[in-house]
Amino acid sequence: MFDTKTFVQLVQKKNPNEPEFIQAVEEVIDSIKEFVEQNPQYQKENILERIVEPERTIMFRVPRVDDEWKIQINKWYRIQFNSAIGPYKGGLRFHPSVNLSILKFLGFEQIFKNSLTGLPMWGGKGGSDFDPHDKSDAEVMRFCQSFMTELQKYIWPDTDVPAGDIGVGGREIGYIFGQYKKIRNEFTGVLTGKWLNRWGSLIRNEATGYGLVYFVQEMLATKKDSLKGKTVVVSGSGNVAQYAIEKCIQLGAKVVTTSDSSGYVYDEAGITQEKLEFIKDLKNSRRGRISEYAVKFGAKFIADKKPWEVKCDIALPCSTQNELDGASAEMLVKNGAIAVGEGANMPSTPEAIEVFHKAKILFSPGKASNAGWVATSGLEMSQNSLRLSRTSEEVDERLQVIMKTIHAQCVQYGKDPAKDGAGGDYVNYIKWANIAGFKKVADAMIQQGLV
Ligand code: NDP
Ligand code: 2IT
Repeated sequence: MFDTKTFVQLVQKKNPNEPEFIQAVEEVIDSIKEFVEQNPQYQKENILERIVEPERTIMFRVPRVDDEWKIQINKWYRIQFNSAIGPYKGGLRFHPSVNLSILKFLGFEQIFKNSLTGLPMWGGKGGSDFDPHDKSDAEVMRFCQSFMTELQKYIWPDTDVPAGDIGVGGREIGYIFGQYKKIRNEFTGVLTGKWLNRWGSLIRNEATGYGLVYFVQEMLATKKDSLKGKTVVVSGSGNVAQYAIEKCIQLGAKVVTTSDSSGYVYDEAGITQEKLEFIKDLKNSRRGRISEYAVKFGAKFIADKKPWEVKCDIALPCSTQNELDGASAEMLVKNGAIAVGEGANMPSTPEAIEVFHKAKILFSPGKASNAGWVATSGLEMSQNSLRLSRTSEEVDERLQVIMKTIHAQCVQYGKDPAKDGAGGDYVNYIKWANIAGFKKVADAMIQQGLV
């Protein structure tokens, strides 16, 4: 009998002071344990102990000269977690909270997410405690050039292909790509999320937000329901949130909130496309605070709070990990929410997930519903290798197929009464996303011997 508690304790002992990583491991292990028991080859090959240990972790310092001509130092990490079915693939995060634990949880999640896309990419993640919020373009550029001067020693289009994440968008990827090209003298697909004039893919910006809403649409369809006329609460105002809001508007839903790290905006009338264009300009170009939205459009701004207290049908957490706790989940359920779709990575705490499962509302884990960017990254990699470009329509169509396929995998496994741990016809998306993702990685690891 496999004992999750003992296993997690072992991981904890080997990785002290890494709470986010342990949280991610516990969630995965807990949901795959029956599957592992039923398939003894995984224990025989010691796959679980192997899969929770990154293949390689690269850490270095990044020196930079700030705008006052002082030398500043940041930490840099790249976790090359698992390469069983393709190059390490995963974003780069710039945020003051970044540490080894956060990047290991993100890298670990990425293994299963990439597996679910069905594309040949495996798990990695990287980033720095560099805070881009108060920095000039020039300072951000110098930082990107400085870390890439070191990171380029460890990445290659067939080895490790980073992209963006919190704090890393088109501007940063541009600077990073420029430095790689300068040092290595090659114009290759070593990064994804590139601008179109630098070999990027159309629909990249939209991919995660749109993909999330496509996934939620699929979940609602299982209940013969749709987004039309639904009230939606979104957290965040960055890349994922912006395009989740856009797709909700296109599908006839009313989005009433958006947020940033200083608080949330409640717009009872609903965010329109015109108001969304204001958010895009505010956040992507002027890099201002979301409270400006409230002033501009006469909406309410609630400082230092999260939007989960607002009554809604659907909640889309699109900011960061552990932003939705048990009490917030209780509030959502009490207010009648019927679905929660994670746009961020691990935004719901274990207590919140328990509340959603107990209430049997539709709940999708980030590794399934936010796979949009990494899916288009996979397409961008193949486009770069083939020197090929695809139209927006083509990429959007493929994105929809991938999100539908991920959903179908969860439902197919989840509804099998012989396997369904949740009972009845309730689909435990988190469990079946983890099993579907795990099986492919574990089988590939066994096939490759001692890797
Ligand atoms: P952005 O940097 O574009 O936006 C992040 C948003 O979240 C901002 O509104 C930011 O507010 C807010 N935020 C960040 N950290 C915190 C915090 N600690 N507390 C409260 N608010 C916070 O990031 P993305 O939109 O790219 O990423 C959002 C989430 O989605 C992350 O979990 C990321 O890992 C995940 N994700 C992103 C993908 C993508 O395509 N971009 C793909 C898959 C997952 P402020 O402006 O004040 O910092
Ligand atoms: O969390 C994620 O999936 C991303 N930030 C995108 C990763 C990628 O390499 O495309």
